[in-house]
Amino acid sequence: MPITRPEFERPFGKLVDDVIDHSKQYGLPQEGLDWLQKSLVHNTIGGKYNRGMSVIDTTASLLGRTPNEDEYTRATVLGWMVEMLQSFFLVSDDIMDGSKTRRGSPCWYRMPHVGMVAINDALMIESSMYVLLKKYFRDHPRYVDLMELVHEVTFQTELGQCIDLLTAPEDHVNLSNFNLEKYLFIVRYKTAFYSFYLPVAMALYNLDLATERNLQQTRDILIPMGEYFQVQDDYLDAFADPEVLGKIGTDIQDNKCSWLINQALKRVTPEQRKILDDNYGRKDAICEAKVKDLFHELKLEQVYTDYEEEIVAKLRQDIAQVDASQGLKGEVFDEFLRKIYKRRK
Ligand code: GPP
Ligand code: MG
Ligand code: MG
Ligand code: MG
Repeated sequence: MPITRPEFERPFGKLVDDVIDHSKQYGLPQEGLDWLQKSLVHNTIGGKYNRGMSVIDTTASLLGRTPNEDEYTRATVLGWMVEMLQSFFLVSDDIMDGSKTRRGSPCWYRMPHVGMVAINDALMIESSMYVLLKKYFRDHPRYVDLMELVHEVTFQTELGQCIDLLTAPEDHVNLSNFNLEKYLFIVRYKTAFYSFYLPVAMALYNLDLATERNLQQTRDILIPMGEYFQVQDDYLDAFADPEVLGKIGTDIQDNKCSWLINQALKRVTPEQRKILDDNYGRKDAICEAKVKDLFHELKLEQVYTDYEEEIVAKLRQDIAQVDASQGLKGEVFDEFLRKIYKRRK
């Protein structure tokens, strides 16, 4: 039985207490303890928890039985570490993207009394992950591997974010800079590694099943699945109801090298191209609406639906061929796909 959201949320308070207790040893003034606690809770709670819960589901699935207490506690810590990594990235990303809302509330940096303190809050959330890793894994045989994994995936995500930002300069729009090759680099690095590969790699290390073959197979399936997930994110940025999505899209105004603009560029007439050149990447709601109208005219909803069916069929084929000889199981990946197929938020 997959873990439920309330079950996953239950131990989080204890993990926050662990971080706060650790900080007390430095004699941190009470206001600092309170602030850190508030930021950890506000920014880490309230998402879908797909990433975090998948560490626990993957652990149970790999074991083929209910995890014992030790396995379960450690999977829970790893799951919350992925959620904290995500919260560190989102708090930062929302500042960089100039976003307004996240999970249905104002972005953290836009909350009263926060502002640019949010940058330091993001960094403290990152450091808190390692406080927990040390507390719960110091004597685990794969402690160093897990630490290196989180460091490496963090760096990969930052490299993806770097190209995401460099292809989206605020001061000059040049749509000729965009292409699908750059797009694929951006989405693999900024999203697929931390959102898809990381949870399964963590579960494999936790159970000491992280053979080169298992890690390679995990990458071969989950990096393409992560690309698909970010294509969905880009599609929803323009086409979803912000009430359902919990965030207001910024990609068109932010001049992002997104999946939609890449698809549009492949299909435009010279007249339509001029509309894009004149309106994409402008901080102006009317320009944004003109781009969206053109996206509709180009029938990008249909292009997206066709893409989704094709990639999902391919992923299912690849999952069916997973080699289970070293303890990996195709069902781990089925569950990921089930959670994101046709997602609306
Ligand atoms: C998603 O980009 C990618 C991230 C949130 C990773 C950010 C990485 C950092 C190193 C800060 P996005 O901007 O499309 O996400 P969203 O649509 O949720 O704002
Ligand atoms: Mg963003
Ligand atoms: Mg971004
Ligand atoms: Mg997005």
